[in-house]
Amino acid sequence: MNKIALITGASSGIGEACAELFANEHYDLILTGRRLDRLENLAKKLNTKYDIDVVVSSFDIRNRDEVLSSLEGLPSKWKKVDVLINNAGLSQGLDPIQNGSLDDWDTMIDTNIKGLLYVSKVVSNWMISNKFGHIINIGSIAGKEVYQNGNVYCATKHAVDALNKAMRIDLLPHGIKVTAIHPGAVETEFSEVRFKGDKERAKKVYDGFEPLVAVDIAETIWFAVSRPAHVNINELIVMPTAQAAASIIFRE
Ligand code: NDP
Ligand code: 8X3
Repeated sequence: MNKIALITGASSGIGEACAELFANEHYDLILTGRRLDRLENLAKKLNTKYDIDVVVSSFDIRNRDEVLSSLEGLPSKWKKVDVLINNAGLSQGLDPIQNGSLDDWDTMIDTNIKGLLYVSKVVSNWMISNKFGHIINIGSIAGKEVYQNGNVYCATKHAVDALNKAMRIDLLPHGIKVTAIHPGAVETEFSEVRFKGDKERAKKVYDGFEPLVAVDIAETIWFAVSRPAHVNINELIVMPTAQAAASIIFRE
């Protein structure tokens, strides 16, 4: 029987790259996100290419009832999750605190912190019953440093950093591994979402240097997941070579 990975935010970027990499490693997959068409296309592609089982569970991670009913409604076979990748997340806006949009703040806090918690509560209980599991939390360099105008996004990723440590302590007696991966700049839809569809502004974020790509992070996650049973990677910070710190990038 194949192992099972549940990936949140699998419709794009890092989550999509994880889906392909774990499929290649013969995992069956639970793919989640809001954009059902993308998830279904990805599921079809991975099922055909890698001969694995894929189930799509589409929900808005901010909606507590949707998260609980979608996950608890999965057939029992799918509750034997070996790896949970808490990846769904986003940044909205880049403004000084005094000008920040309350809606943007709510969106980031509800998605990056509360959504991650809703999924983690359900799946960690499955893992406790199963007596195995590995939770990967996707943090950010923004959870390790604070940069100008990053205020609330940085706060949400600092919360992920704290929750990663807290989960490891609480789940320790159950033998569940907990790992955070903290990326620097990765070229995905992230900046387009941050700048609300302004493609020109988003593109400028990656001008003049070579950013990470989603598969770099998927490979790092796989490294953590593929360690022997007695080894846990607590956290890794993964940066583009041209990025020394959140706001220090060497551009040609
Ligand atoms: P993308 O924008 O490409 O992917 C974000 C994913 O999150 C999408 O699949 C999206 O799915 C999902 N998502 C967002 N909001 C919701 C929601 N309300 N409900 C369900 N799913 C949601 O960005 P990345 O791949 O770059 O981001 C993945 C993670 O990596 C995020 O947590 C981000 O903060 C983190 N990160 C990214 C970095 C970067 O530079 N790109 C650097 C450091 C960390 P859908 O829209 O279909 O719902
Ligand atoms: C995404 C990286 O530097 O834009 O988490 O915050 S950054």
